[in-house]
Amino acid sequence: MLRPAQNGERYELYSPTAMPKAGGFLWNQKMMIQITCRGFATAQFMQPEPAKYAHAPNLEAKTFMQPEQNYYAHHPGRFVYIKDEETGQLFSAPYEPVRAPVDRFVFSVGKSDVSWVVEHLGVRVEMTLLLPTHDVAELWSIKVTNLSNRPRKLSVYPYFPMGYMSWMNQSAEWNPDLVGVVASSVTPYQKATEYFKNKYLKDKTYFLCETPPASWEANQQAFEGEGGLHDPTSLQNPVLSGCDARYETPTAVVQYRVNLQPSEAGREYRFLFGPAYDEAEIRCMRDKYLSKEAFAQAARDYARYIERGRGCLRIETPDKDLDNFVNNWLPRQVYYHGDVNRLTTDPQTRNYLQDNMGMNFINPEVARRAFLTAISQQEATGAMPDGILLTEGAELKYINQVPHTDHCVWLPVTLELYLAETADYSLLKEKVCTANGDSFTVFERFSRAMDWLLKARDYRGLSFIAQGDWCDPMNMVGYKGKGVSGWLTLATAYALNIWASVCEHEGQSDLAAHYRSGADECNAAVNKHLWDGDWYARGITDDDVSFGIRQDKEGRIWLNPQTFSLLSGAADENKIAKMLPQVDSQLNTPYGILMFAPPYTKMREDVGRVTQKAIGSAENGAVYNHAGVFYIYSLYTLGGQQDRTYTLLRQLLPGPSEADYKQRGQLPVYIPNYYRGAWHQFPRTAGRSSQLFNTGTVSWAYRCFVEGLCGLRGDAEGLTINPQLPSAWDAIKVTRLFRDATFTLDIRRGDVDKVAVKHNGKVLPEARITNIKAGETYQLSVLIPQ
Ligand code: CEZ
Repeated sequence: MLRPAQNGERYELYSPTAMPKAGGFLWNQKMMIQITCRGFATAQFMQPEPAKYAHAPNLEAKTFMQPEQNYYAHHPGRFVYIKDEETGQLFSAPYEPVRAPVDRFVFSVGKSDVSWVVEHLGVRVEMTLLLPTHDVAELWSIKVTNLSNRPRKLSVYPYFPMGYMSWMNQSAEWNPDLVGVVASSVTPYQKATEYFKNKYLKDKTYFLCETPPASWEANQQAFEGEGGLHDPTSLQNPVLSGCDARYETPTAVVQYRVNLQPSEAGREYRFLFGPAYDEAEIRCMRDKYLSKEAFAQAARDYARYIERGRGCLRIETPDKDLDNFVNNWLPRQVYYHGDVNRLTTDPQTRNYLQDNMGMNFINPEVARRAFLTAISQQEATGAMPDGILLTEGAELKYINQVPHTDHCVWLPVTLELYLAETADYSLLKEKVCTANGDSFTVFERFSRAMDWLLKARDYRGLSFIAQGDWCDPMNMVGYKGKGVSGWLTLATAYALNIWASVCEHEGQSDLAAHYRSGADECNAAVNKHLWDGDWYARGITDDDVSFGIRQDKEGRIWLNPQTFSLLSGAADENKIAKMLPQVDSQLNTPYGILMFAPPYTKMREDVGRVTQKAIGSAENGAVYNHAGVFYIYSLYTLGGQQDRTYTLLRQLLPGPSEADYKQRGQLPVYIPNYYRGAWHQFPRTAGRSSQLFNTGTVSWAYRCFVEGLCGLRGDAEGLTINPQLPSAWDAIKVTRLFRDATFTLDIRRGDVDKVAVKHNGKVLPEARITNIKAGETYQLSVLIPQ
């Protein structure tokens, strides 16, 4: 059904029906496209707010990227119809809209392109999608080959629907000079002020052909006729009718008539699809990209761009699928997050900081700049805003208009990795001014953020939650101003402890003591008010009701408080011994660990809209991978949990069994934000992927592989080596880039009672390398206990 190819650099899926929503995604700094094996596509570009150039056929709501998107016959996509002119038979590639049962199907997702091979009726269709590195456009090539031993007369019809572009104004026509269909629209608006904002939007969509076609259609209705998408009426005629769209739904269909000798490969057709402001811009794009050489150049440039995100870790373990993922796909997804910030102009502060945390493994300079950008938007009180504005004129939108109280926590938590990777403590000395006129160093600003966290607590010492913490939709625990979050109190303690260590390093021992005692207070308050006997409660509502406790029938045990009690040091050995078995028995599923259980079945008005989400979806008790990976990370810091951590890390990925792939419905080329939970209630849907590749999971997952599994953790002076291999593994090989030096490690079990590292034939006094020289390669043999 599916297999890695080219050493794991690609994944190939051999069925269009086994995992119908499985897809891949490509992006650059201005756009992204997610495309399924069957040809459905969702594309967005930034101008600077996200916009579309191919729309649904009806009025669409504007929203942020959503999980579990549904596809339907008229969903935007990129397709090619093939008609046998002698028999009249029809099929489409890759699969939609005709859905003919094709003879051979290969959907091949690469790191920098997506391609298909589809065979039916003795004809092979090859399709490839590329993106340019700096422009917004799709570069498509389509090639048709005669596989039969008789001459063939075929019509080839690329079909690129543009959908319902605007209720104010939309049209499309053939443009003979540009050799393509150009659709025009006006982004709908009502306020005069918006006119000036919209004036320069790219309201045209073009579909350009390198080779002039025999005929064309620019009107969706004229194309489909009474036959519909399965059997469009216009394809029954010898040529397309050349109908334009006048305040009618635009589309782009063109026809090539090809005669092929037995086994003859036809010509390769190239197309350009994208948005533009005017015809001059379209002309420019045509000149720049629409040729064989330009496509080849664009492919090389784009591959180089993606290659810059290859990360700092290569592993060779007994688990080859895991190797493929860690060596190829995980850093790519980390890079996507850090390089384009999920294509928003106002990323949530916690997302912005965690996504940039991952950049420490790819390009720490980017992470450094992100800290400066984020902290320059700190409020006068020391609080951090809900979102970080990245472009001039950007505004806080959607969830960023709802007050959440956890944003300050992520400052030290993500800084810790920046310092571990770079030892660049000079960042702390940078002076940063904000729009409210104050000026402090980064160090002072972080301290102010920590002071704010200490202040934002109630009489018991527990952190106020307002309308949410890390859990976005937990909006009614504290909306009256009294409710508190157990998780946030623990996360505050964790952040304060990290910050105290930084203060220590900076010679500020008074401050260090101050923040350490703050952390102790938080931990003590949680132990006093929220320990429920076998695990920690999630919080206490406005009306003083604890939740996430034994008596709760729904939402009885939440993962995050348990996780952060390990990270913050709140849980002592005794509590850990009680808690871990509860987490195992109540939260484990074959698809990963649940964010909480059991899921809510109805609104709980003192918890909020999280309880209204579909049972087992998203935050309502799914395998929410971000929460899962926090737990994995916390187990690595605890130590001695090698088998638990390996199992859980492995479950972040679909596969490797065919049954698991089918159930999750996703290729192992990214980690989705969740897999469905409700494993007991709804086994039919449990494990199903959200197909959403935007997730805070990935920077932590990479951190787990680097610092946890491989045990290669940086500090102010060097690199510590403490691999945590699952018991079934005897040996692994690792290459790690660190501070411009290369470390190659041969790690195996040996007759030692603690990790022993040999360098240049000598066993080092401790499992740590200091005085690291840039440019050097360190070959290390590492023995770990049996
Ligand atoms: O959003 C994510 C947030 O981007 O949910 C996480 C949170 O920590 C991230 O910052 C957990 O709540 O209902 C909602 O608003 C949802 O919470 C979503 O927006 C959710 C999406 O899955 C986006 O990726």
